[in-house]
Amino acid sequence: MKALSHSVCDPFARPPMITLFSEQHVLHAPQHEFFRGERVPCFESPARARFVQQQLVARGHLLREPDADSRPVLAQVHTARYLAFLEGAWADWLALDPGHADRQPFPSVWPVRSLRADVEPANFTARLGLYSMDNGSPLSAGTWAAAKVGADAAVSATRLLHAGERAVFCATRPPGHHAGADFMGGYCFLNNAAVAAQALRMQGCRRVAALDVDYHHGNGTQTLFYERADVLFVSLHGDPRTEYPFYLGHADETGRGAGEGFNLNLPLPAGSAASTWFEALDVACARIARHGADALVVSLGLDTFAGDPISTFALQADDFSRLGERLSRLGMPTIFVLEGGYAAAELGENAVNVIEGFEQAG
Ligand code: OKP
Ligand code: ZN
Repeated sequence: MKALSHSVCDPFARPPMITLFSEQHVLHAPQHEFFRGERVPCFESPARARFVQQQLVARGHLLREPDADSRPVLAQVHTARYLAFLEGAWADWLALDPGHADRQPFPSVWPVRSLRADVEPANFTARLGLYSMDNGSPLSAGTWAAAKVGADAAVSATRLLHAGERAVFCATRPPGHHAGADFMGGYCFLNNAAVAAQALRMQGCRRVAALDVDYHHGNGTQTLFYERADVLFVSLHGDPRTEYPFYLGHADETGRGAGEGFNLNLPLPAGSAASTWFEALDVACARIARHGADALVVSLGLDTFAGDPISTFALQADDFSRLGERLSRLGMPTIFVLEGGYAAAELGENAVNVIEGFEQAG
């Protein structure tokens, strides 16, 4: 590993890619989640942000605070009632009982088929079920602050692209790609990749491509753009027949209405080798090149790593450099948004390998 990503002696060297990072990302700090009938420490931890931050600083990258307010874009990605619930959820939880400060709320009832989702219940736990796809997205006191600054980073990144940056990395947590218009899920609350794509559209980009390389299918991002031709969604992920999120991400999901043909899922069997993954990446890149987009948003999940504790792909640290190089060859203004990756101690190296692979290729 090099101390600096660019030579300080080369007057023509491009400065390192700007990374957006906030101290608020560690404020989302739930204690546990459920795993096979037991409470276990959360895989999606504040330490993940620290490992990425440390590695960026160690390798000479510039970190900046997000400086945009994402609210106007959030209002076009998520519903008003979901945003209101999420922002007030912790206060509502404490209002039930001040002793809840060190306890996590979990949903216990969901409005599945035949039940009504149009009437918002008054009961807190019932509202939590209404706005959740699973019981795996625990809330804490700082959840809104951490998620909101992630969406702010996504919008800030779009402004930096318009100011001439080739690429920007949003080193954000919690992740976002499972969050839909009106629900949280899979550790995700606000869909940062969708916010970036929508902000680019609002700023005048005619076509945007969203590529999701997280191990898990980005069901939220897919659904948000499923009936639209302006935002192409392409994802490579573990086959949902066996992998989370189970109920979306199949190859026959190709878009609907005006969006028909603008959704491409490339599910791969659990346990797939890195060579299989890179073949699928080439298919994804070919589809993106054909879209002719003005900008690319990458949902950068690093849980495809061989050492990931909840995933089954086999990428190694140097494969992440290769991923960055491959994406750089698309030649597009690019926003990277951090999603999953639960081998926390290796997350920083793997993320920065993508960033430096991208920089060095182009
Ligand atoms: C979020 B992202 C372990 C259950 C796993 C779902 C995985 C969410 C992954 N207790 N929960 O796509 O990396
Ligand atoms: Zn994931």
